[in-house]
Amino acid sequence: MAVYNFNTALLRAPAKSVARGLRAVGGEDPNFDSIASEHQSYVAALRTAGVEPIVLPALEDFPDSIFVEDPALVFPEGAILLRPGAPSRRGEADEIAPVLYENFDTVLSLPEGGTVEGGDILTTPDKVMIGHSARTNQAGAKALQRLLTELGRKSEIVTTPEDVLHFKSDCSLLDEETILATERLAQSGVFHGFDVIKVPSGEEAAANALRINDIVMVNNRHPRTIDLLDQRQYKIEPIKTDQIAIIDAGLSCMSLRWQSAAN
Ligand code: CIR
Repeated sequence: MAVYNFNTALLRAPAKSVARGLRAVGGEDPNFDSIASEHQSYVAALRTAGVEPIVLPALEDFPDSIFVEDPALVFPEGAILLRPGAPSRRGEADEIAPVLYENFDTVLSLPEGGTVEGGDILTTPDKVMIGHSARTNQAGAKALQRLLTELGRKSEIVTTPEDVLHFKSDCSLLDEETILATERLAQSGVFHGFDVIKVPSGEEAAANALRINDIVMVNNRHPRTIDLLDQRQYKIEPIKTDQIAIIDAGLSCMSLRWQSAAN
């Protein structure tokens, strides 16, 4: 099953409040105008990759709502509304629900109790990997497995490395059989059966790349990873993420992507 052929993406414009976005370590706030400019470049790169973007309006009450990957999952066969583990992000699922109902015949919802954030979910051709993390708990992961079964998808619960925000902070799918991952995640053995390309030490943030059609979007601050992927003949699009990185974000988190029959 091809898992990187997309023609549609859902995004949300950054709110001014994005400067107060959650982050693991303190430090200076990101600059709103620079985040807006990084977001615009990202939208342009999606278009170049062959995807039609739907950009939702900014939500001031939700500083992290630019990261639409976390409150929902989308598959050609249906969408799933999640329950973010970060309390300040819980309401983002209700905010994104209407556009999912407009675009998908089937929309399932994670029941009360568990929590799951989309950043912990890696879709591979034959299974959906669910990373147990500080944001995605066991109850949520198990409930999600039941919903994925309803959609006809196999799944597996795996472990996000300690002190790493999301499973996909440390990995991404490059093609049907190849994963880009950090050393610490690759070492855990979760990618048995895949060809794993490890990002060079010091470039861990590059592991959250984004394959869309024939393009691989990669964080532009990581030249050794870019070289490595270049040698493997991937078509690279370097993307600037300096400001969103301040609030612990990378490339996959700013969109939900799917193949729509309507486009
Ligand atoms: C958060 O901590 O929730 C946001 N500041 C960053 C979320 C990044 N999401 C993702 O990688 N899927």
